[in-house]
Amino acid sequence: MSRPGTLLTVAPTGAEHAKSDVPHLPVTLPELVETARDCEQVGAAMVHVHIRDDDARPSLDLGRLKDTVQALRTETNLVVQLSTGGSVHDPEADRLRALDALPDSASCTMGTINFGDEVFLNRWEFVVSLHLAMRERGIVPEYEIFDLGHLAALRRLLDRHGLPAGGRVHVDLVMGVPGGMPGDAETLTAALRLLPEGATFSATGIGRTSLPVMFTALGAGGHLRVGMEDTLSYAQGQPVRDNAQLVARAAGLARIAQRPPLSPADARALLGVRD
Ligand code: KMH
Ligand code: ZN
Repeated sequence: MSRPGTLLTVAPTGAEHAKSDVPHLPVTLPELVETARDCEQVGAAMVHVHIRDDDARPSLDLGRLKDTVQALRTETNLVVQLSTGGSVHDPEADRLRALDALPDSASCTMGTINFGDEVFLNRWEFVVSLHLAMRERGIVPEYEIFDLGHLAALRRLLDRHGLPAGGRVHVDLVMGVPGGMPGDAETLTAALRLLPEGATFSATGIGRTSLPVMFTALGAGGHLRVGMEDTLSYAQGQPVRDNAQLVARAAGLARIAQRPPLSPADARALLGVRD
């Protein structure tokens, strides 16, 4: 039996790190496009995008989001996924409006969690609005799972409101956030038992949980998300050089696991994203 390849997603920026603390964090559109191109070269098939304003602060400005989607489509072949999570300070209306930039895919977080010292608020009604608005626009969701209960919420969402655009269900297990589920093999295995039937999954481990989560996900047939949104350390005492360094390592591990990186075209087929 042939083993399916590995979808590699890069999350290059996020909303949490300050440019002043991490000068090589890609925050401008040219920096983002350059990073995306480099990451595609070494095996990424999807990019999970957060943008920043002129002062490098997190932004959900619709004009900028549209320019970003267009630039990434012109300059790369990657599946373009916009964050609707934004930063913990973003209002729901701005997060929902991000969908008007019409990306291929968008994140949809399945519940509220403590997020370090903050709260990442995702009310049930808001989650339903995101799910329905994405389906209306033909945007394929990636359901972000920060805690095991979020998988129960996902099953409830699909039972009550049906399948998303594209007809597939893909989740991303975001593990190791302080306040969310731990990033370890036992928790990842427990999460798999709660996945909706037929769903595919990616996993990412925040900070030092990056490697244990990557090894466990690969062994369990899952896909991988890596990037500077999630970890700034390549190894103990060794800061990340750039996003492509993290993608290249993940691609190497995927090849060792005999599940080489999927091309963007194969990723579209896996996720149900239209060409
Ligand atoms: N920045 C976090 C509060 C997402 O992109 O959808 C939320 C987040 C999840 O990063
Ligand atoms: Zn994100």
